[in-house]
Amino acid sequence: MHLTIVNKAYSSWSLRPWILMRHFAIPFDETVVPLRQSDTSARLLAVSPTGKAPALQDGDIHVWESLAIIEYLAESFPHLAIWPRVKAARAHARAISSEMHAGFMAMRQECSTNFRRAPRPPRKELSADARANIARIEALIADCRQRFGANGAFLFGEFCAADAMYAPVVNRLYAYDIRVNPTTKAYMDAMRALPAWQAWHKDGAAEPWVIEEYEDL
Ligand SMILES: N[C@@H](CCC(=O)N[C@@H](CS)C(=O)NCC(=O)O)C(=O)O
Repeated sequence: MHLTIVNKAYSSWSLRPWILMRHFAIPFDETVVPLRQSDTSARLLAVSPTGKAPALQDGDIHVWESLAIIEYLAESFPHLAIWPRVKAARAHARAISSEMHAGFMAMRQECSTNFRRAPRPPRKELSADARANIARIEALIADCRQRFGANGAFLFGEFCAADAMYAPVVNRLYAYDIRVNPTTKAYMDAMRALPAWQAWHKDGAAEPWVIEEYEDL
């Protein structure tokens, strides 16, 4: 399999399938297409009709959109618990993953993913919408941990697709020094301790490309 992604320092969407594949030791090659270069669009359009990353290629099969890629992986590797094994937990995991895929716009804009940023508060005070996004995220983390998380440190116990969908939020909360409750903090610590997370972070921090717009938040 071949995964095309954009900058590890900045791309939340790229991180989601990447961390899942790396965590579950699914073999793949990767290409990082740097954002905002003269050939970025052409290179992304060559692998995805939307011109956006991530995009997965598996032989003749091309899959784009992070959630579709995750579903493709779950179907391709049924022996891996990419989604929780229990139906009720799986339904919940899919619901919060869709919620992430479709929502939290204010937080995304105001706390843009940045794996190079040393923790510091956002330059501008967060909007009420962004604060509401964060409150909803903390509530759903606490709810999942309490209802489904007994067998591990992640949303449904063991790390699964829903955690991959929420991995970028951990970077945002950490990098923008957002005050969080102890349950969220413990979840962030578990995520940040994952070898797959650390590998992504190391690569992102070492990238040469700087996008001022993302650094200036
Ligand atoms: N809904 C898409 C979002 C993908 C997306 O927005 N990717 C951004 C990077 S994070 C991108 O490739 N942008 C290309 C560009 O700005 O040229 C998904 O879930 O994969």
